[in-house]
Amino acid sequence: MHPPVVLLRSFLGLGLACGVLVGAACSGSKSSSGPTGGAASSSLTDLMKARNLSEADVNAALKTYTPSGRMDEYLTFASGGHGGQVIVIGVPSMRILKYIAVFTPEPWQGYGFDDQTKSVLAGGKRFAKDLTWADTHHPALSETGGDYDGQFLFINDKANARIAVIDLKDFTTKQIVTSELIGGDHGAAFVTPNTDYVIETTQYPVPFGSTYADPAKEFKEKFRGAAIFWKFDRTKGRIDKEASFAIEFPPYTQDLADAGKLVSDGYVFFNSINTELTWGGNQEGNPPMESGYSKNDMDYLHVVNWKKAAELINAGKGEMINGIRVLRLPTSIAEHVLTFVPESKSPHGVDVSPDGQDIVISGKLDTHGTVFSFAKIKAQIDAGKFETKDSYGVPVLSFKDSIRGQVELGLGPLHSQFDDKGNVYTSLFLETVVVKWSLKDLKVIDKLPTHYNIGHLVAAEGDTIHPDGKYLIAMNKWALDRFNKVGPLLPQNFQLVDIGGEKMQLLYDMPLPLGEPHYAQMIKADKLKPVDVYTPGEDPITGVVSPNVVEANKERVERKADGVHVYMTAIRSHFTPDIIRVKEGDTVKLHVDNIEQAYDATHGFAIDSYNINLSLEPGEHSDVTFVADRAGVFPMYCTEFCSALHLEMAGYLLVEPK
Ligand code: K7E
Ligand code: CUA
Repeated sequence: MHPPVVLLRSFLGLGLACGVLVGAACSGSKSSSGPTGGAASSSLTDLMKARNLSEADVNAALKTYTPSGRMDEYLTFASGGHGGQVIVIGVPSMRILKYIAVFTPEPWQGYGFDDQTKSVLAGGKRFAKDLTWADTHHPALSETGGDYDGQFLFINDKANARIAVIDLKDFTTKQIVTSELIGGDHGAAFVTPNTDYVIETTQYPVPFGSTYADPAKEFKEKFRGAAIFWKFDRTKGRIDKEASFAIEFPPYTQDLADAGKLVSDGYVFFNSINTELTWGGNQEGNPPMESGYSKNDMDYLHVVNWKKAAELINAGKGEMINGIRVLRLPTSIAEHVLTFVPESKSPHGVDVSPDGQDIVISGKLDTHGTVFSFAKIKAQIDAGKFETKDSYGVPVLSFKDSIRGQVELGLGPLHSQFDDKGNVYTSLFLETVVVKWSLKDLKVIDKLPTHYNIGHLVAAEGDTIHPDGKYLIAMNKWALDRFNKVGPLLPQNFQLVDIGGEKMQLLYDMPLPLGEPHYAQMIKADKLKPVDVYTPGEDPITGVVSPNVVEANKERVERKADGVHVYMTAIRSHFTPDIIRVKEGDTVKLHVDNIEQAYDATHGFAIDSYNINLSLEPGEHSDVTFVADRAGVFPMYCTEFCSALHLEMAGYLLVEPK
């Protein structure tokens, strides 16, 4: 029997048993206290009465409640929106397990404070400018053969066109890359089925390199969209910028993307929402941007043969622009790399079905979900059967010859996810529901209200060739009356839904008070194999033992040409040395090792007034460089409550005046 069914049965069995026992003791324990709701010995009936819980509430609770010490079956990686982080959430408990610092300095992890993580953040500078925030939208787990492999996670920064690489070995950001070709991205991050490439697509077009051009005169000629294909080197665990490339697009405001899989492997599909070529100017005699964008009935689905594009690039057919090889439009057209298919009004989500045969598109201003057939699209491309061309010369296929059908879903369809039974789950923003429908028969099966204004939704293993069904999270933008009031800025509401049965069942509301998370991916927890501790002396960013590693009894201070080097160790409950003596104006280079190998024995290291704050996980080596430009006495101490003598884990930085 399939494990989910067993699980569901046992849950339902329990639910029924308690249902039968409403009015009698369910747990068998004798109720000795009144229905106070808090007494440990209360019967289930008393508790239900005291807390005003229905049988359905108890059923839902039993499906999410995770007793102390038990683990979750899935982990969800959610974008942290403009918090610039990634949030790790256990499912079904909906317990937050970690915030992973990505684009934003984060004190708990000491991220952005030591030399190592400063260099990661520096990789995300654009035009030499420091950026201390990001608008993270779409996390993408690495895949092998179209299934999540649990090794890496990628996420984009929509605002500043950046991609980050997180290694799931230690849940730490290792690299941030950006090209100075485009000005912001949205169709990112999405991976090809073997993670050969991480895809990043423009949202708002700019002239390449963000150079100046007046849209009133030169929008059509100078402004451009692009898809960047970042080459991922799995053995190094890093993006290889030199081996990456871009494909030029007309300035149609490309939206989301999804890579083909199985039969459609080698292709990637991008939406666009501005075939009108609107650029704003509501005080310059133009209609407001939003109405300009919505004039045409059809926009263009971009169908890209990325394998062909990679071949052409590697054959030298690209042009180097701002440090990246770009396949220009005329080459893409001539070589049939880029083809358009008309798609309905202001599309947002584009999602390839698990078998790779269908492409589900939702137009925000259309009540339908449209199912495009890859086979039909491919047949037209192969036969050179084009209906027309756009004004840039890109061939356009026939809409009706490209679709398998349409299904009336409701108001404001956005994104779609899949289960293991051939069903699709689409978020309807305006109707504020999840609609479940059959991909095969194009029939609506069920609708579940959400609270409120659902954006993305994520199903267990929902973007793979083997979705699990079981759980779905509705990621709702508004929370109005769901939680205690906390002022005018409200958390988002993540609603956990059981999708194991015919009807969807709402299980739990989880407030998420960080940024505006857009998308998430949910992976089977047993696919993840993080390390417990670092190899002694390991630099988490290089992944190898640091040349500055400090071993026990080798602690020392050395004055060198480039500054005062302090080789320090941390172990419960002292730093060695615990006094650092330097002179005003000295450059100080601290090399600190947590020489413990005990799981969870993390130390912190902070120095008063110098903005120094490290997190030293067991085995970790960290470096920090600063100029001792203020003479005086500055306490330093451990910021993690590591031991009974944690408060004693301290010392002084003594900066002798000139
Ligand atoms: Cu719909 Cu950026 Cu994926 Cu937000 S996006 S919801
Ligand atoms: Cu080490 Cu507190």
